[in-house]
Amino acid sequence: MPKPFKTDQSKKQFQVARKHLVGGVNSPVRAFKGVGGTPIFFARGKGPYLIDVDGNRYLDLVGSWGPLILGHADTAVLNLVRRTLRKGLTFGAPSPLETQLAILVKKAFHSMDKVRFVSSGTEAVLSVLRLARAATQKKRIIKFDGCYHGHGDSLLVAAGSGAATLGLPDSPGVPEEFASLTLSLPYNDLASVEAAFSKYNDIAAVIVEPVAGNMGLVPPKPGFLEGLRKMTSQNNALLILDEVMTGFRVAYGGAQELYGIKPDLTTLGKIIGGGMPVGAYGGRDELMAQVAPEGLVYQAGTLSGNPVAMAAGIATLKQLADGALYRRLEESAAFVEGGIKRTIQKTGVAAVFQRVGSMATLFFCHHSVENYAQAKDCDRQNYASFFWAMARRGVYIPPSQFEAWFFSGALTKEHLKKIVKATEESLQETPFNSGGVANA
Ligand code: KE4
Repeated sequence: MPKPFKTDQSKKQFQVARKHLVGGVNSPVRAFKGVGGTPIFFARGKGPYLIDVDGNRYLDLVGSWGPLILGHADTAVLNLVRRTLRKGLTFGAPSPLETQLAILVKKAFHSMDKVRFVSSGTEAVLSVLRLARAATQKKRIIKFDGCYHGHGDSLLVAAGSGAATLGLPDSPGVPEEFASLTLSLPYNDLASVEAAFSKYNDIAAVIVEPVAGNMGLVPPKPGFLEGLRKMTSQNNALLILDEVMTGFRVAYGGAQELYGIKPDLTTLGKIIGGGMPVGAYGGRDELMAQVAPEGLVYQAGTLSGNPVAMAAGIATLKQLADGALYRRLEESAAFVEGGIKRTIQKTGVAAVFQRVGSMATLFFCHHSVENYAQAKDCDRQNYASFFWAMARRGVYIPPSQFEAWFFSGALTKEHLKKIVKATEESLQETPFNSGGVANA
């Protein structure tokens, strides 16, 4: 049985926070609506660990939603950030570190001739959609149900992640005029994309999570990405790979390296900031040359390319460049996958574990998950029970069925064994809904 799990301080923190911050949080998924109970407030992180304000220590499988592929407070990252901090926080003017990070990004993402840094994934997506519409002189965008591309108006249509968790996939406040220009289709369904291109001649772009992480982890079916590439090329539309989550995660060159797909434009975020606020978009010269100040497509940002954030990104990517960490992450995640699948077999719990590299999700349902409708079929109460059973055992997984787990390089074999053990105990101890446990 897990040791007593204190939550008084988190409860106190939440009570105060709710008086001043909307919902007590600065991003909805942190409010724990997906799992119930009081959100956990964290005091610090180090390596594979998060420590909360009650002193509970967790092996962290969220990694701040993806950025912390090296783990928390990585020494080399902190050292370069400290050295950079001493020279000032921001200049609002070009600095060498921005060029340094852009060169590192381009070495990994060969589809990018030019890069533009912004301060979040949302900003990268907003910018790239504006560019795509300007470059094609067309207005309509195709996205996929359950994919989340940040909270820009055009993209809050059948959105995943926190929007799905809160049941707000189509947010109020998005004018019908905007939403009508976004077509959201079932993920992994090429026929629906083909039908859309037959029906509309004003499709500017298809934007896709090349590995979906925001409905839980849903891999692209063989041929799906290749089909999108072919159909966009044939219809003078742009293919945008939203690699905010997969960039430098599923491979150093992201999903476009893993699956051999060359997009017209790419968005990045998370890992390229190493834990600091950085987003980016990029693509071939003829497209990026249309962005101000070279072109007319306007996009700007006070803290874009912030030197301290650039330093965190540079120190992170430099530790990923030789590829060794990806081999280790693959072994780590495969080890945990094996343990979890054996436990599912043994317990008969209705659950499916899906993974691409060091991104994964345990879905509480009877079948594999290939799209958002199937993800919504999962038993979210069982997920919530499992979340708390794991938390009490010192493992922090995402507080929502519609999110992905992220393994970090800070996890050792001992840590991985603890994760497997916690999963075994949690899946055996948790009183899953009857629908969730066959032959209970
Ligand atoms: P940000 O604006 O949150 O930096 O990035 C938006 C975004 C864009 N594209 C993809 C594929 C993303 O996954 C995200 C953000 N991911 C979520 C986690 N699923 C951020 C966590 C949150 O919203 O608090």
